Amino acid sequence: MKSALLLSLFVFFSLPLAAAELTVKISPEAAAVKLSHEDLDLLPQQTVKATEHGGEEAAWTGVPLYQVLQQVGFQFGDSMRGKALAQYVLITASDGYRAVFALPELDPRCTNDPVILALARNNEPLSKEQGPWRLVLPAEKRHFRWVRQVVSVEVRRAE
Ligand SMILES: Nc1nc2c(c(=O)[nH]1)N[C@H]1C(S)=C(S)[C@@H](COP(=O)(O)O)O[C@H]1N2
Ligand SMILES: [Mo]
Repeated sequence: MKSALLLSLFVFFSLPLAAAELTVKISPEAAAVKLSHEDLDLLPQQTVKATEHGGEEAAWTGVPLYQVLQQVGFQFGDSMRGKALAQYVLITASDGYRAVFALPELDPRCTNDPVILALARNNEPLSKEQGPWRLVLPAEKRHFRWVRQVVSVEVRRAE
């Protein structure tokens, strides 16, 4: 009895520590792949300066979004046209907020404007409200695609 209580207390207090995972899907047919903190930490990182919604400039460190997709097997290809170009990337946050990107917006062969899945702000992990992962778009004039608390990245096809 006592041990059952201890066990349930342990489970209850461990829950908030449950490791966050990022779900990545590279096509409607592909199986969802879960990336952990450790997986993302191992990918190539980039630090960018960008001014957040409140007007403060900060250094954001994270993985370019195209690297996340490539890690799971997505191939951007040398030139994109036809059906491949009608794919889009749907970003979903834990509160249900969603934003869409066209593939060329993420591809460094097409644009110099990075789209970063940020893991840290000024060398500190992101706050609970923002993180663990948030999109940062230094070149975008508005902040509506700076999605906080990203939980999934999914490549879909326009009909
Ligand atoms: N998950 C999530 N991300 C979001 C939003 C949201 O409602 N939910 N709002 C967006 C909008 S419209 C803006 S202007 C910025 C605001 O960023 P801030 O909360 O860091 O100020 O977050 C963006 N990211
Ligand atoms: Mo906004």
